[in-house]
Amino acid sequence: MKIINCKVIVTCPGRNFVTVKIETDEGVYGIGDATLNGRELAVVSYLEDHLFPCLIGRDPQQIEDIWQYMYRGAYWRRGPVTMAAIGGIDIALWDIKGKIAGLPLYELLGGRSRDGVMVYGHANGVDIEETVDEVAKYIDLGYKAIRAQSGVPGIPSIYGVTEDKMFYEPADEGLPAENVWSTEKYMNHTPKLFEKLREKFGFEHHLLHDAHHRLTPIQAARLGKDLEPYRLFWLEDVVPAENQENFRWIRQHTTTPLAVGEVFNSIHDCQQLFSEQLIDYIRATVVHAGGITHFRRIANLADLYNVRTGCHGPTDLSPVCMGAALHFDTWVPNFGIQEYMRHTEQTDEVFPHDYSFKDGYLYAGSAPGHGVDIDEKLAARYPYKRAYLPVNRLEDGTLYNW
Ligand code: GCO
Ligand code: MG
Repeated sequence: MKIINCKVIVTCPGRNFVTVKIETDEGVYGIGDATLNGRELAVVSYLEDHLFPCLIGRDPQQIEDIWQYMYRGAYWRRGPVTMAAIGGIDIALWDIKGKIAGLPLYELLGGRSRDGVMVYGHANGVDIEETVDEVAKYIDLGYKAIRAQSGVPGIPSIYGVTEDKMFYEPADEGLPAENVWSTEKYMNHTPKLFEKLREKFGFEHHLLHDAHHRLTPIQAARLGKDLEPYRLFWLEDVVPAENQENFRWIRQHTTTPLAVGEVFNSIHDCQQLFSEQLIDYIRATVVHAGGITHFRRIANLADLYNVRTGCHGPTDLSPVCMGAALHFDTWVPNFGIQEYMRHTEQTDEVFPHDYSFKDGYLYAGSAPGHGVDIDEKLAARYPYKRAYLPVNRLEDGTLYNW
């Protein structure tokens, strides 16, 4: 079997998605997601100009060899653009392997470890009252786990709190909007949200929260402590993880479980956090962490240290990523949870898929491969649009993390 054609399809049915399609001389093809939010076209160039030409004529069944060729062969290892491009191809190759075998991807990985994959939804409101109402809606939909984010008095607009409730996180067309941020105001407000949520709903549901890299280590330690009475499932991205020693600090002060890693792209980003047992959940994805082939290594290393997976699943990754992640989650022994921000109807139409939601769980489906396809005709109706998530400035104008 030989690869005879590779292409990339960029479509924007709400958000921009970069999709890899690999075709073989036997008519079987595979689909992969290579979306890198806000830097989509850099990945397109990496794929078209540098990786696709090397794939023509190769046997698509040699996934490991192709992965090593793309990673070692480039000399320039790691990095979000490189790893998203490798990830997109790797996912497509696993899709092909599943289709040849006539087996769903989780069977190739080692079979099912669970029936369904517990997911968390996103509830957000302009204030505590609205957030409480939004959490109630997710509970009514059957969710067992809900991430709660609320607007903060005195901060006019916060990334993570949008007007669109069920199909959260539209990106703004054009250049990034600028928000204003105050960690002090946020720190005073957030424990009150969780106090209200536990008062109203009790302790039956898992609650999660994302600080989106906006705290210093000492602030993170304080927030973790303040949230302890509300027993969060996790507190996410309290500080940027470039300096991983920060986590030693935070860890010594709080028993609130910590999650990090949605911007990680390699096992080397994880090693210290795992081996020193500084985190509880790893948030990387099959797309940004170099595909199933590399993410599997990350999960295996995590397992040695009792770290569980909590794959990133935002609406800026396509249903192809979600499909592949769900097969991975169905297999991986040290599974924790899967993020599930619902895609818009247009996005779901462009990417027909076999997975389904029921009572707080997503089910991967039994179609061969990862079970997600792309309707190319429909995709062509939604051309790329320059769009970004916002940036943040402190109240005095200093550029800050968003
Ligand atoms: C999450 C994330 C996302 C990211 C987005 C960046 O926890 O889902 O924080 O909302 O901000 O994916 O591209
Ligand atoms: Mg996050």
